[in-house]
Amino acid sequence: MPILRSSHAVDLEGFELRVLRIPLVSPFTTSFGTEEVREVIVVRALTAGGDGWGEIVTSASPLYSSEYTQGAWDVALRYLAPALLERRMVTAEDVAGILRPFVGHRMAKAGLELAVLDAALRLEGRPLGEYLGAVRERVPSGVSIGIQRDAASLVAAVGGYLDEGYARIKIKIKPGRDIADTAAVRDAFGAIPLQVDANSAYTLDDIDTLAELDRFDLLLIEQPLQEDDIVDHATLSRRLRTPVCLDESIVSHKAAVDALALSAASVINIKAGRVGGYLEAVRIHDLCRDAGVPVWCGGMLETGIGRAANAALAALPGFTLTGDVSGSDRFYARDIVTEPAVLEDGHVRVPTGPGLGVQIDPVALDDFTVARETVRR
Ligand code: OSB
Ligand code: MG
Repeated sequence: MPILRSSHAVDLEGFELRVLRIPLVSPFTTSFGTEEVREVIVVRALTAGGDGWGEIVTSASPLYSSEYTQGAWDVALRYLAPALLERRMVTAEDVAGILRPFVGHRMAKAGLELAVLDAALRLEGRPLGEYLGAVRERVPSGVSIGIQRDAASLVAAVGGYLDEGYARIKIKIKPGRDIADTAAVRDAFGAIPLQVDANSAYTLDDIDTLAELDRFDLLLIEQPLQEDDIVDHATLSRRLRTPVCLDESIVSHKAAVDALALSAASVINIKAGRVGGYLEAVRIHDLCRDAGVPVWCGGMLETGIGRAANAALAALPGFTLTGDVSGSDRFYARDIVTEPAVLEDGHVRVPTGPGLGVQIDPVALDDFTVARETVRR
């Protein structure tokens, strides 16, 4: 395989990691729990040629995946950052290989890789979108809506986002909050682009309930079964008319190869954090594009750092479905970048400045910081 993307090496001097706690504009409830504050790790690569920024998208608790903030914090400071610093001159394309001996911890690896990549691209004066292969200046914006108190509240929430212009609605479901919630949204708004996300809340024993969703003409059902239920997802896919999309299960390019080989999914949600970085995300995009499998860009309640990077990724040609690339204000009253993503005509712009193309707001960054540690060469 030819190496299609290459960035300049940066002279790594250190990494500053911070835990941030940023209030959400409203609680976000999924089948695995409710969050009112986004706890996230911001990475700053300190290089001889300037800083680069990344984000480790773990949550406070290991509920979406096995990763969580304190685990990522420990592995990044104890193992990952030192391994990169030991190499000193590093390109973004080197990062995954240097970190490969350390098993798992993909979100932590992704945050470090993004910081190195941002530092390199800022130095080169090259936008991330151009580097990744973006072919669009803006991307359609979908919104992920958490489970609400009741179906009426859900209808009100969906109506608000439709009024704002969101191009596609995704609602979270779980057992007992699936058929009636989906029916309420369809009854209220008719043929809007609509999909559901179960975040692994079902088993094959629920196959009849899941089949009932077929009557709603959904764009897809996202991750109905557990992360390692690849064969069961294939079984389910054969039973449903609704396309099955995998999120949690796709932890790497290899996992995507296997899922496609087994026909476990007909759509894939690509999240750079979940797969270990934006470069691995592009590899999965390329795989799916060659296989004719549509993909979309997922989200992890990113700050302005990851949100800028996701917009760039979602602008690649294979991202033919609308992603969870929403305006920053869908989650945050105050972001940590000076120009947070805004919804314009149902779209979000792909930043055009060097690297991520966004600037950090140092005051906001400090205000949300609850822990800070620097490792140096
Ligand atoms: O399953 O897609 C998911 C948020 C946190 C963890 C998992 C998921 C989500 C979302 C929100 O659905 C997507 C977003 O950032 O807009
Ligand atoms: Mg999901």
